[in-house]
Amino acid sequence: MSSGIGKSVKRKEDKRFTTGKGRYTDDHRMDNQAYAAFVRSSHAHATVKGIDATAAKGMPGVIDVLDGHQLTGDGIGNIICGWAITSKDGSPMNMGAWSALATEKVRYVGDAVAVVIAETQAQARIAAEAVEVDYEELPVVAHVLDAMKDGAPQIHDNAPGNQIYDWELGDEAATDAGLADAAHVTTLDITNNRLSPNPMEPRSAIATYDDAEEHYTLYTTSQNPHVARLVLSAFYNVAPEHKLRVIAPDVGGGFGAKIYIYPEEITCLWASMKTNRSVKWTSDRSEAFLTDAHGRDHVTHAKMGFDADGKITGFKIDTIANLGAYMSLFSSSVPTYLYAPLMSGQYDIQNIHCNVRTYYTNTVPVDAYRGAGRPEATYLVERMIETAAREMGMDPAELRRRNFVQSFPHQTPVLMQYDAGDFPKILEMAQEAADVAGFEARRKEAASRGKLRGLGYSTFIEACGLAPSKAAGSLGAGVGLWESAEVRVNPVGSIEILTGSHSHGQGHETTFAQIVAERFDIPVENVQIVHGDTDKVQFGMGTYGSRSGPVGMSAVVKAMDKVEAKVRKIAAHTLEASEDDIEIKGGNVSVKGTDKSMAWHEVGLAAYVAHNLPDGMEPGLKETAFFDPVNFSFPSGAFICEVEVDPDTGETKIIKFTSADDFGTIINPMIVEGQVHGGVAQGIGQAMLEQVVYDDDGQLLTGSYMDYTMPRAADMPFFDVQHHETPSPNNPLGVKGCGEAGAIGAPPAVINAITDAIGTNDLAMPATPQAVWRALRSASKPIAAE
Ligand code: MCN
Repeated sequence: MSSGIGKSVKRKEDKRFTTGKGRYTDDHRMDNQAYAAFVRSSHAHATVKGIDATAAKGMPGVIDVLDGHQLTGDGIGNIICGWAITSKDGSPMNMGAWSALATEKVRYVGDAVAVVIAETQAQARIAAEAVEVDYEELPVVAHVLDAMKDGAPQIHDNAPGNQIYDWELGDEAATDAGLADAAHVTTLDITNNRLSPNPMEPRSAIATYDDAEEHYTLYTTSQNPHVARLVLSAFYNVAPEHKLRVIAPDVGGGFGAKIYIYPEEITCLWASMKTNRSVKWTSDRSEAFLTDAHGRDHVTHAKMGFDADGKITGFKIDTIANLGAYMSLFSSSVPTYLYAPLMSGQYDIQNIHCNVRTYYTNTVPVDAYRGAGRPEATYLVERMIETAAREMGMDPAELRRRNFVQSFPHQTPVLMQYDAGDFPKILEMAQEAADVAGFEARRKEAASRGKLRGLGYSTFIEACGLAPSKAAGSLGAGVGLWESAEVRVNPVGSIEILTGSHSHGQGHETTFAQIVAERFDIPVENVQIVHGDTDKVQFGMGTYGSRSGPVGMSAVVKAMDKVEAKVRKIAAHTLEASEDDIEIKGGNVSVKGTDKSMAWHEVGLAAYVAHNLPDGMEPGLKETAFFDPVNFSFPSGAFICEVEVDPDTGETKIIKFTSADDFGTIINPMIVEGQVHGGVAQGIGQAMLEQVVYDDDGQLLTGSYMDYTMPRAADMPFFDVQHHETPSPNNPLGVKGCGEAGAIGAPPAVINAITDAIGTNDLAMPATPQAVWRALRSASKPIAAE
């Protein structure tokens, strides 16, 4: 089969994307459409004493100006965080109230206080400038280490000292004992820089209220339209579930930032009912920088102990995380359950303790960004082990090898049970491809040109396929994260797959078609994927946490099992044979070893025409299935980065980036490679270029691409990507997700390489030329063994 599992089938969806025919939310235009512009706070922290919209209401084209008192007056609920975290003293997390339009107080620059609805976008934006808001400024706290200080400005009344929770995982006493017994202890203070997700398509929403049917339709840039409908109806009281259709059409990237329900969707839906107009809002890039949820932003102090043979005896972590001004949908889970359970890395560590304290600051909310918690954990683990190797005068690869988990399943002391892998093999593959053996010669040659060469490793593991319902439920998640699918064989044999997964760049229209083509041996062209519309697909949990492969496709497999069983029955009945003798191959359904055969489409037709079905069989050929994984799946990999630094300028070039990874069974190698490239590019961006900066007044200093550096093609090296497949036993295809691995594994490989080159660990991300130049000159922490 030329288009089944394991084949680099070209992406079916790219014809429309590369010819400008993709239809994104903003490309849609409704009858009777008006535009929304938000009135946003220019203060990071202030009391709202009054809003005067008199002038704005009289401006050309203005239909209405609506504020937070009207919104809450109509019973629209506060935005919530759906994952409850309990502090170590047993107290619940301190969730501050977040109204889609602020009423009493604003808490970050960009917090919306009112919305203008007008005939055109320009009229709405001009009138928004004319809305007068009387603010009384309050003291601001923009940085997490300041937010936790005594006497810091108080952001939410119910969060004393701005603390949201103080949570822990692991055994502290055992870890302390492990560290006390250690022959060597490595200590590191590490910052994980704050990032802005920057999907290519900015967020957008169009809400339409049909007053005859009392029905709402929302087009939105969502990674999970069903979750959006659930939250909008069940928690925010915007519209009853059966009266709300959510459509996420073509979506141009998400990277986590389009998981949540933002104030704008809630407001547009409510405003469409208030004005009886379709209300469209599309973010511009400045609004995106101000209001899209950010990622990362941790400060960590950690210790890792080793015995005389280099075996890890204990790992103790103390992390302080910034969650911004409010808690968004999953924000509480990112620095806790998506972070601490990954602290064992690829290593057999018996004693781990992780303490996480989170705080509010006057900055935009922080939530999931590609990898969500797992890049932060991996950065810490992989910086620790590399630093330890250098301190102990050991080869960093050898230190890793001595600690690798060797057999599976492997239970870590921090909840996770790893499914399958071969860490030594993957490291060896990466070392060969990166020609590690020749590195010292290359280092000498670079030195002869006055350049500093460095080599850094990252051997990472991540948990993907969010999330087994039982595990998610027991850890405080409000929902179990299964997935559903429907397989419809049409009367002429073509197949439609209705899935709750959502593709916003990952190529699902191709890869999902490939698994169907493989099963029924029909061309991928005869398979259509339907997703992103709550009226078409019954239910789904959407796409994040690299779950469409391990969870979404598994639901399709289960539904195909049911379809196949019925196909066999129909064929056996028609061809007068036993079901066990039926084979589906080459576009036919045949009796093995005979010339008795039906074309695939004849089976479809038989199912619907229905005059010759087995007794008691219902007509039709479509089946639904739900798949709830028994466990996560655990992709892993070894990245090796080689850099060259100019000591005079700090300019750093990545000479080579090598990846050997294990994504279990690979459905489409080309798409997987593209996912690795994209993820590694974002990881390199975090390591060398990107950083959100707020000043002490809570003003965003990196509000445009003049100040926030995105990685560009010219910044990227050629990637060498190798695969080794150890199928996951936790799903029927053996797939492990690949969508986040690059962003998770790359930052430590890059920083380990640069610190190796410059001989000091005194370097934080992003390693800009200026930061590297300063590190070279301070050289306060030499890390080579004397
Ligand atoms: N795949 C495969 N073989 C495997 C694993 C995956 O062929 N062993 C294919 C899948 O069928 C799918 C793609 O690779 O077509 C990614 O699959 P998976 O790893 O399951 O991830 P998801 O589809 O669930 O996508 C989510 C993941 C995440 S969490 C982020 S963030 C991210 C990412 O995907 N955001 C992206 N990749 C992105 N790519 C683009 N272009 N845009 C984004 O916003």
